[in-house]
Amino acid sequence: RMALAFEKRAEMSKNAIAKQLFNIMAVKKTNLCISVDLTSSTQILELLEKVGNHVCLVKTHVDIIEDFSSDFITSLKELAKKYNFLILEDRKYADIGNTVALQYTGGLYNISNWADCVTCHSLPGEGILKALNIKSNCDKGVFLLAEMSCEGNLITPEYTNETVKMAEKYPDLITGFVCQHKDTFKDPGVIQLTPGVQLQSSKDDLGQVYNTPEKVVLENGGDVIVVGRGIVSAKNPESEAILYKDTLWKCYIKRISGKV
Ligand code: UP6
Repeated sequence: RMALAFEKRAEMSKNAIAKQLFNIMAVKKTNLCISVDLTSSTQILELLEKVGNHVCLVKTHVDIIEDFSSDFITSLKELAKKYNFLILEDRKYADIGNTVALQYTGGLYNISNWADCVTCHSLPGEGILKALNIKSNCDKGVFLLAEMSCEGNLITPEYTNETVKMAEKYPDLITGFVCQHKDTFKDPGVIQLTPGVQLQSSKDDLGQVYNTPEKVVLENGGDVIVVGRGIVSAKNPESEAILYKDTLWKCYIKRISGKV
């Protein structure tokens, strides 16, 4: 998996969103995912106008937006088309299947209507994947949390292994894993989404732990790398996004060239 190019891995993906994401990365030459953790929809849209060209994936936390509206979703989808990125709603579902089905397909946010993919915890067991595995007009995917970036989290190696095993039963649904290590899973058609990356600092005040782009891509096997405050809180988010994009892409090229 580590040494294979994204184009090749796209051919091995069983999930349609994973295929699309691998291909977008190859075409745009970026494996940067921006986490737009802002509370105003105007701020989010303005930021995406600046960085949309430099990312393959935009990760939202829709429930932190104070002025959420269907117009916001319309604009977000337009930007996704204009700049060719996919949308990941980082909802981290963690309930029984029935509740998750309602959360995914209804409520104020109606996430299944607009998100290409979502995140979910494996904690409740397979029912959660059954709930997210609904038939839809368009392609959908799930990133399953196998590990977390924050210190003191309660995930054990056994939990991680069982999570990967659970995902193997739903190859059409699983886009990838949110995880931190290259050995967490083997399938080259599946994407490793790794958060906890920043150039400026090594942690925050609430338990987040940051690694460098070099460490996550070259040592830890990250494919798509999530950067939030590293870009969002920068003085110039656009130039910072370009810096992260270029640094991460260089690491990926080094990785597939086998010089690691
Ligand atoms: N995130 C993590 N760690 C995980 C899973 N998800 O940080 O294990 C998410 C957070 C946040 C983003 O919910 O939206 O990734 C990281 O943001 P940051 O770069 O500003 O720390």
